[in-house]
Amino acid sequence: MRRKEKRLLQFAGLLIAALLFLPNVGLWSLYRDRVFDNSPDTVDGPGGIPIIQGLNRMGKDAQVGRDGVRRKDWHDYEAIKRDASRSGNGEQGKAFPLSEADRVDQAYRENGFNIYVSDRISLNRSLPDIRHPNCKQKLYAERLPNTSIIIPFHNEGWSSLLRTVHSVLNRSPPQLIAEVILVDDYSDKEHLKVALEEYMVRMPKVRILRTKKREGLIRTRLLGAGAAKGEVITFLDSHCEANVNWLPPLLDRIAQNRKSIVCPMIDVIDHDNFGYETQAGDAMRGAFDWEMYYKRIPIPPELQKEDPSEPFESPVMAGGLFAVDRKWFWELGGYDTGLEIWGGEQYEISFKVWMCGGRMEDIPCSRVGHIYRKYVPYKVPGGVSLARVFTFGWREDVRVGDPMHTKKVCFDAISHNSPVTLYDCHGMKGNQLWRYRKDKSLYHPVSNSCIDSSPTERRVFMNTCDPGSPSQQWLFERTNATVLERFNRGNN
Ligand code: UD2
Ligand code: MN
Repeated sequence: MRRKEKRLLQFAGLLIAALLFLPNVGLWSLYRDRVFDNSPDTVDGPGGIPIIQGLNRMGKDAQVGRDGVRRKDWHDYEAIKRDASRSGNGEQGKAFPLSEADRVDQAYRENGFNIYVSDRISLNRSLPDIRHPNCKQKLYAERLPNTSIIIPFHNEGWSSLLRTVHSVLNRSPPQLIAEVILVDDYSDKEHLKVALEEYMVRMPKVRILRTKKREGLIRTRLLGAGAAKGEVITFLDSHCEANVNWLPPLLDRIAQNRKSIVCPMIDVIDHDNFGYETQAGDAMRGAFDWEMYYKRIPIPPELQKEDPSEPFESPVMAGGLFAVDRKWFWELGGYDTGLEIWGGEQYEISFKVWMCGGRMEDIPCSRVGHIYRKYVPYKVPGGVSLARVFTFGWREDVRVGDPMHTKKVCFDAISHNSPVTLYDCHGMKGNQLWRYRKDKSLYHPVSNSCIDSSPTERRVFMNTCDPGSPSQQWLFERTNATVLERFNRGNN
């Protein structure tokens, strides 16, 4: 009898020990869950984050990384399903079939993109999921910082502005959006006044701030940033569409390193038909040329990631779309408040973050569409945008087109009687060097001749300079007499 009892006791003891120490059941598993970062069970999970197999007690979607961070699938499958079932104008990001009546100049005048088309597409339209397929499997920290979304606008179209707001609210986890701050840069369009305020009553997260005079996009963004309460601030332009699961991948990188500034991939919403597509070449690095024009250049093969859906470092951002830890933004000094109207700010913030111990990344799994305008529709007070604040000298070539001088074709002439052609700007002076003269002619030092025009034949060509000839007279807009004179003196 005593022996039997002893056996029973021994058996019970063994059972308890087994329960305590058996892998995946006992205390052992809890212990390993917390501490065994490099246990042999560790494999690479989505996004290259090592996870521990067989220890998942958080449902099929969540996992613990070796850094102890719990990660989950942030996709909103309900919303994805809802989007997939939508059909109609522009749905699934499809191009709207333009009629001749839609193509009129009037459609573009106020925004630089076709507002007639925009007005006929739902504010909640669906977009194609054009992310790299790996993005569908990625997990992000369960605990992410929330963000204020800051959208500066100046005379933005009604439907393009509202579609921006709707897309953000429709495609972001609500708990991650602290607020959406619309900052009006002294617009004079009626629809942006009371009507906008009334509309936004139904969206309690949206606040509207207004500048007291035209400030330009940089100080307008600063006004929003100063009022923001979120842990992160995310800037968007006023004509964007946030795509599926765009926000968690951005916030996750900031949660890992608060000094990271992160940019979504910027997709193209066609300014004519509103079709949604990637930019040419898709993932590229930000760069700039000697005239400080922003450029996208291919990522060199040695820097390409094995998994193209992983974040990659970016030297300079495009400017408009990025997320940054709010406190870090101010530690960096925000933006220089002396920057006027448009441009230059993307270099300032990019240089500062890299030089102050932070980093900047593009995040392929986060995609946001942006309408690249056909032309700049708004007035720039004083006639000049300070986008060129950084230009290194007087413009010595003559470029066609838009007020921002972003076009890259230049007048080019090869001899004293050749036609004047358009050619890629090479910045090497030579055939593309022109002199603006007081007699209103455009002089070409290489051939010692001037541009002449034949209105009847509709062509421009080189000819012997004749200051008295009306066909050699040109109207120079936005020239600075002092700079011009200094330039001409130096080049005589
Ligand atoms: C690009 C950037 C833009 C900004 C700009 C200047 C992207 C997609 N866009 O030009 O965000 O960085 O380069 O470097 O990266 N706005 C005002 N007040 C103004 C003028 C503009 O509030 O006086 C607003 C405007 O409504 C828009 C934003 O500022 O929301 C950017 O202006 P844009 O769309 O004309 O600039 P964009 O996209 O050509
Ligand atoms: Mn824009």
